[in-house]
Amino acid sequence: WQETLAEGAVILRRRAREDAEALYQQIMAIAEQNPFAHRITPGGHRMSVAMTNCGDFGWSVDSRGYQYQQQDNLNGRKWPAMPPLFRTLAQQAASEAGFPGFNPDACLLNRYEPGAKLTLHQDKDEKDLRQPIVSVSLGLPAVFQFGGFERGDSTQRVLLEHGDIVVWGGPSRLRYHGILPLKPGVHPLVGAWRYNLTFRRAF
Ligand code: MD3
Ligand code: FE
Repeated sequence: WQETLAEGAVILRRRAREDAEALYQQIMAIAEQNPFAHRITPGGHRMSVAMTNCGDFGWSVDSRGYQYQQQDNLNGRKWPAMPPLFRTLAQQAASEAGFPGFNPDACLLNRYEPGAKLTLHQDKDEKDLRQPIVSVSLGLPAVFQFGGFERGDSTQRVLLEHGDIVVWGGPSRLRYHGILPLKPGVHPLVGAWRYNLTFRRAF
């Protein structure tokens, strides 16, 4: 159940559904080792999305800016290892979407509560922008905004639902994108939240 949103952007609808329970358990295990936190941007704003990471590198933000690091700057601890299930699923999805050989070294876990949003941005902190990003959505649905190569370009809206995987590569890798404020609700597996995993090759 595969569809191309734009050149290089492929949505695999419900692709992670069968793995959802195991993925959710792994998310909880990671959060026990290194909890989700609302980080503060360089501009001094508290992010409405709470984040943690697993893998060799994690994306984080503090007063100095945005960067990939081997440890969490909130507590100095190394990020938990990337579970084999995470890595395998991301690699398989990338390859199904036409990006064989993807080997993520970073996984950012985003947690949305009702009202949480991500304003339009580009992902360009990774070293090799020819590598795709694989995203996995779990829990409550969210409206994803998919724009162009400049902030002011028009956007299309795509509903991302429980189990959806999207592979963002090729020319889509540098498109602006964001998430509209999450609507309240209760998901039978995940509760009143949305989780999104993004698998990346940081270095
Ligand atoms: C399009 N996360 O973590 S996933 C992010 O749902 C991020 O939490 C959103 O944007 C979320 O940076 C969106 C979909 C996504 C992820 C990375 C992309 C779309 C992308 C990179 C380039 C283009
Ligand atoms: Fe992003």
